[in-house]
Amino acid sequence: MTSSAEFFSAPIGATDPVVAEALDAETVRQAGQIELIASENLVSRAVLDAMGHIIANKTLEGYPGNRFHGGGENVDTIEQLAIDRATELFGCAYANVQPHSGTQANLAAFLRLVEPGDRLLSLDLAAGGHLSHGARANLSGRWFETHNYTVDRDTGLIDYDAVERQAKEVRPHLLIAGGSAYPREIDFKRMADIAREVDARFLTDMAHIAGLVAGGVHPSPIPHADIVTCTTTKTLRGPRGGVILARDETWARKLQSAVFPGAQGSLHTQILAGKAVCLGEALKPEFKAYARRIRNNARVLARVLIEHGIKVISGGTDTHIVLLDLRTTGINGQQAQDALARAGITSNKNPIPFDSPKPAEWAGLRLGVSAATTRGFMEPEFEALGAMIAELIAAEARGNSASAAAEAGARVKDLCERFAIYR
Ligand code: DSN
Repeated sequence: MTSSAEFFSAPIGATDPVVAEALDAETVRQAGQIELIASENLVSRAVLDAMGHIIANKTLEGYPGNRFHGGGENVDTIEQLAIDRATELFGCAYANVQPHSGTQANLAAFLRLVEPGDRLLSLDLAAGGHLSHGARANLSGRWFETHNYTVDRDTGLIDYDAVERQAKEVRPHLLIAGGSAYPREIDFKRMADIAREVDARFLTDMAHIAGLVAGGVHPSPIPHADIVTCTTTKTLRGPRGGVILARDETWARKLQSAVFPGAQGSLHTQILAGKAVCLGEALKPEFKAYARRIRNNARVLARVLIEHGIKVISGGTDTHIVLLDLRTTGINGQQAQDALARAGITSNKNPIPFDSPKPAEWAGLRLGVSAATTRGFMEPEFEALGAMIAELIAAEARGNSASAAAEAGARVKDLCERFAIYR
């Protein structure tokens, strides 16, 4: 039997080699591939330290200074820091840093903004929306009557006049902006005006672009939306978790009870610590420079791909996302994802506007530059990456992907060695 000293000190490699082996393999995988999944990033050692801390042992419900369990003083300090940092970072009066994910943040917001059976008007999934904005497969799709707006077929951009016309027809109780794959700036003021015109409430889910908003390279929804939700995971470069923000205190009391006990139980205390650290990092001037690099790198990647004959939805990007339209290439999203993976580039198939509902038929590939930008990639690396991706897609279509994968794979290996992570 393990002694208590061993229990508290033995490393995972000694006690659970099977899990340890998978963890080690993941370290190798992350170090040796280029991550282009738009919802991913690489967190700092400080965020990792917070997430791996024994504070994870602490059970707590409630809010700082008003808990249901004893011994919460240190978590109180951390949660209050995270709240203060979030409100300073985003220039708002209210922040709830407890949601376990962006989807849970949205569910808590729904609990206060709408009643079962109410009408939602949100961005269509294929146009870049999100499952938790009323998709049939999600709870929100069962509880509410969902209507979707989409983008213009030719430009790939949200047509705000069309959204306004649809809002007047549908009379939604809640208008939602934001999603997972819309690569362009959203006009939050125009969306708020539309919501006001039809007496709807207005929620913005800025999960993907929170870091760009924090870094000042994307307009903020805070002055315009009743409630803003986001994750700390993506461009914000923090732990996996959600946040709810509001410009003023109108919804504060109701949102507190919507998160706990409305939608969640006890805290993920270690994630709360990671959130406090990442929000502190985002307040530093370096983060503004990081956000600018993300936007510039994404523009470079989009430009190079277009120069190599690949169609990019909306003709470019204002964010970290570059969404490829593969319909003219002869391969679909899954084939492109697989072709890139063979060379050590990780991405995901994605629907493009008006695409098939079947994932196997999706004609899009979503690329995001946040993680590689964290790694240190600048314009020359994204120029090279864009050319490699175009060649891998072309080679897959020609049926000679093996030699292209070998050639690109060697260049990926070289880039990964030059821009090493977690040394
Ligand atoms: N919504 C999923 C994505 O964008 O990949 C997870 O965050």
